[in-house]
Formats: sequence, C-alpha cells, structure tokens
Amino acid sequence: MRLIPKASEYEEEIRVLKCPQQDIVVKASVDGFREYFLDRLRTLRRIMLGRGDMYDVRSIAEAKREGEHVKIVGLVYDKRVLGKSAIVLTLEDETGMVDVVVTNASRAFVKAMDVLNDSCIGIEGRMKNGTLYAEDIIFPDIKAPPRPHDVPDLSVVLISDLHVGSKMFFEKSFRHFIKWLKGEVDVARDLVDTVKYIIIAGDLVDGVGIYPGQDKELLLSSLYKQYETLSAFLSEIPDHIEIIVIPGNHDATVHAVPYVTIFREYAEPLYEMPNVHVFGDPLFIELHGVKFLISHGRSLDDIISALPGASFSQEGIIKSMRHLLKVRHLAPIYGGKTPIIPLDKDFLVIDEAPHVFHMGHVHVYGVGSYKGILLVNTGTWQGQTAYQRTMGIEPTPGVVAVVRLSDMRTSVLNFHNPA
Ligand code: D5M
Ligand code: FE
Ligand code: ZN
Repeated sequence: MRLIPKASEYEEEIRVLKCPQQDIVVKASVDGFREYFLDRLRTLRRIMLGRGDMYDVRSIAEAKREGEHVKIVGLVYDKRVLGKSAIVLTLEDETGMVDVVVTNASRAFVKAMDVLNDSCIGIEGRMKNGTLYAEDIIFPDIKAPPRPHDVPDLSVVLISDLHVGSKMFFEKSFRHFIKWLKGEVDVARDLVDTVKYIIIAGDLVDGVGIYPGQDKELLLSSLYKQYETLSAFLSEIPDHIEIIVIPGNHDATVHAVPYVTIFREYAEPLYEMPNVHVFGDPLFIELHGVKFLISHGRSLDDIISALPGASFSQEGIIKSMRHLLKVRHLAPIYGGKTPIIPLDKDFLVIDEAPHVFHMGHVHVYGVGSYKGILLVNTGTWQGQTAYQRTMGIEPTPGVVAVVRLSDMRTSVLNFHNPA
C-alpha cells in the first residue's frame, strides 16, 4: 500500500525563468562585442556591489587619478604569469585599463592563478605610479537560494549526450533505462514511482558535419532520421513524465552560445510530442519551486584547458563547474572553442542562483556541490570516439542522476549494458 501519491498523479509545474528565444540571432549587436562585454561587466558589477563589501568600488580612471588604497571591478583583458614570483593581470572597465601586480607574497596570489581571461573580478589594493598592487581578489561568487517549502515527493532524472545516430550510441543501455522508467526493471522501484521529469542537457543526436570525418562514425546520416529515431525512443517513456530538452553543439541549432531551441524543421516529431518541452541554452527553470540552471557545457573544454587543476576526470569537471559558479558566467573565456553570439545582453551571466546546476558535453559523469548548490554533469550514452581516444577522455556511459525535489537527495544509477 502506498499512501503517498505517485508521480503520475501530479500535474506538471514548469516555470521558465530564462531561455533564449529564436529571435535573439537577429538582435546580435551591430557594434560587435562592445555592447556584449559592457553588459557582462555592468551586470556582474551590480551583483558584486549589491553584496556589501564592494560598495566603495572606484572606476579604473578614478582609481588611477586619486587612488591610494582602492577597490576596482573589471574584466580581465590579459593575464601574464611571471614564473613563480608574480602574476600580472590587466583589468578593463568603460573608463580605462590598469595593470594589476599580484606578487607571491600577497594572499591574492593563489586566487590569481585561477583568474581566467574575460571574466569579471574585483581587486583590492594600492595604486603606485599607475599600477595596482593587489592585496585581495574578489570573485562575484554565489550561494544557493533558500529551499522552497511543501515540495511534493517528485524526482527529476538528469541525462545528456545521447548522440542518437552515432555508431557508438549505446542503444541497448538506453532501452534498459527506458524499461526502468516503465517500472519493468527491479532496481530502485520506489524511486521510479516518483519520477515526474527528465532533463536532457543537449547532444540529443550526433548531427551531421559537426567534425571532419564524422560521416564514418554515423549510423544515420540524415539529421531528420536522427531526430525521428530519438523521438521514437522518447515516446516509449511513460507520458506522465515531462521531458525537458536543450540543444548541444551536435544538435540542429546556431552553433554559438546562447543556443537557440532546436530547429523545428529538423525535429518535427520531437515538437509533436505533448510531453516534450523544447528549450534553448542556457535554461533557467523552476520545477515545483526548485531552481535548475541547465546548459550543455561547451565552455567546459575551454575551462579545462585554462584552469589549474581542471581535467576531464570527474573531479576536474566538477572543479570547472564550481569555477563557472564562482565567476557567475557560463562561458567566461572569449576566443576559445566556444563561439559566442554578440548580443547587447549577456545571457550567459549567472544572475540568479539555482539550487541545481546541470551540464553535460564532456561525457564524463560527475556530482558535487558548491555553496549549497548541487552540481551534476551527466556523462553520455555514446562510446569513446576516435577523437576522445587521442584526448584521453574516458566516457562514463549509461549513468543517470535522480534528484529528489523535496530534499535534493541524489541517486546515481548505472544502466550501461554493452553486451
Ligand atoms: O564532445 C564530447 C567531448 O569530446 C568534449 O569534451 C569535446 C571533445 N571532442 C570530441 N570531438 C572533438 C573534436 N573533433 N574536436 C574537439 N573536441 C572534441 P561532443 O560535443 O559530444 O563532441
Ligand atoms: Fe556530447
Ligand atoms: Zn557536446
């Protein structure tokens, strides 16, 4: 006897707080990236100023003119590491640029190692002859919002990177997962009754022409066929479960962030499913009051190659996701592997704190937390590609995270069965 109602007895409750719309592309700034970066600076500076310890911030021009002991906020224009003795950061705001010297005697030195180009940071220090000597570095930083009350006993399954259409798509494992959702697998039966949502964080299909030589690794060479096959799989999922999807760099979207929703023309069967909700990236939604920030994670490649200690290991990926929250930006580095659309508003700033931060893309599963925020990277359903072998990326296929909305308890289940 089960007294608590099952997930199938609950109405969906999805509130979209932020999602890029199709029309953003035509709004791309004519001014190139100036407006875009100004908005990044202004939004993050406002967040930092609102925190209390940064109320006395000066503009860079002011600091240079009259400063002795000052605080500034700016975007990192350049970072130079001078051996083990000092790091020189060049910071920029709308009034000017300044070189910031962080010597290894300063408590800011360890923080300076983690500073990445184009992110917004604050510096507290002393001006001397037009150069700022840092005493401290202040990151925008974040903390989890208060938990909502009276959350029903429902769970959300997080997955990503299915790559349907690839020869390496683990169809058998994915079918096993769907069987579990139908209640046909004798694993965590109590949990499956609570599943009301599935979030898929991009790379739903393998796409076509995404990388050189991809055609040799494709089972389905038509993008239409790939979305059709994906939709056939998803239609097997009980229809009281709402499926929330965003695009990845393999999907039919504009291949620059923020990603617009998957083009309907290619994915008609997906759009026709009543329980599938198609969104863009980044997506900020509330499910019964619990806030989710979902983004495919293309920028993780750039973070992993720039951030000391980051790597394609589970720990290295969680470290990278923590860093994104600390700088409150989903793709801080400009000019790497992550193309950015120059909008006059920076959609990639994390202006509101979520309870859960979900990414994929790197194909390695990881779970962790930062300042009370649950971090999940959901691995993949694709085997190791030739490129990943050369990069030493060991994918973790068939792993799902199930997050219970009422207490955020996270269960990790492995559905991989390659045989
Ligand atoms: O990306 C899966 C992971 O593999 C991600 O960390 C990027 C990396 N990857 C895979 N193929 C390539 C190529 N050809 N160039 C650069 N990086 C690559 P996914 O988005 O699923 O391909
Ligand atoms: Fe992927
Ligand atoms: Zn990807």
